[in-house]
Amino acid sequence: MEASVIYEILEEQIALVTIQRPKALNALNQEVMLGIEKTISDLIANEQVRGIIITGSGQKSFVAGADISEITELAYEEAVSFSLRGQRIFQLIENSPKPIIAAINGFTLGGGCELAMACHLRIASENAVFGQPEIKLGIIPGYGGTQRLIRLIGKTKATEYLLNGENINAETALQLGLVNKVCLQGELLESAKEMMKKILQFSSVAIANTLECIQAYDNPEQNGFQLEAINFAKSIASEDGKEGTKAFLEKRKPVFKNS
Ligand code: CO8
Repeated sequence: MEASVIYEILEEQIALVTIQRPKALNALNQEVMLGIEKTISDLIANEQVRGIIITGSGQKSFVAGADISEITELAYEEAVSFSLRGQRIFQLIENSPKPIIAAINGFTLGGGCELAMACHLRIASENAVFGQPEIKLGIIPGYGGTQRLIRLIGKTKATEYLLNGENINAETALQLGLVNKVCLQGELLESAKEMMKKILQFSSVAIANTLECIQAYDNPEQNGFQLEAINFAKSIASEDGKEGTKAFLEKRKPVFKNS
């Protein structure tokens, strides 16, 4: 049986992760969730990889949500642990020191929207449809959606969409700040790679230090300003920090070694 989460390494140390469960519009069953966890953990540890793009198989869907057939009969305790385990998997994505871009190609609903929001950046094709429709099912998001939607689009609009369950088209998602860019469906992967390559021209040390500070903004247990001072010191002490600043002073292009 073919794995429901696969990856390949593309040019310039970019990994492309594809969720492929097309019969259910790539809905997140437990097999897919474990596949995401293993794949992302492996790619974070893989020294050949510097950036990760996540997409859904087919033209119709990124991920159409958690698999509804798996959650309908959950008992209370099971539901808590299902939700917490999913949240941990998405935190793994959010806390990755390597940049992760969601390349969004169609329905991105419920758990799919939660997955996309856990990625650092989001690029959507024109046909992308976002939303947290859980309220229509008599439930609520369980993989971080109530928190991350507010963080990305603000409490006013997030409250509206969490309570009315309405779909958000790609253009509105761009206006709301839910996605970074909208492109033609046929250009989605190229656009995501281009976005990633722009980032990867810089030092992996500086990228990881920046991502860690960005994550601290939403974490009440961390003082983001304190962490910024520490990570600034780490980056200025790094080989790449020395190289980048010296190159500027010597009026030449820096050669980063990602160390
Ligand atoms: N779960 C399971 N199966 C799904 C899902 C899903 N989320 N979405 C689609 N499918 C299946 C359909 O059942 C259908 O299967 P079959 O062919 O066997 O009947 C197949 O995919 C194709 O779907 P449709 O025929 O419905 O395709 P349409 O083009 O008519 O419609 C839609 C596409 C609009 C995307 C429609 O499929 C839909 O509304 N899907 C459900 C969207 C949704 O409500 N998502 C939220 C799910 S709940 C959730 O994500 C909670 C997250 C937190 C979980 C926490 C766990 C504790």
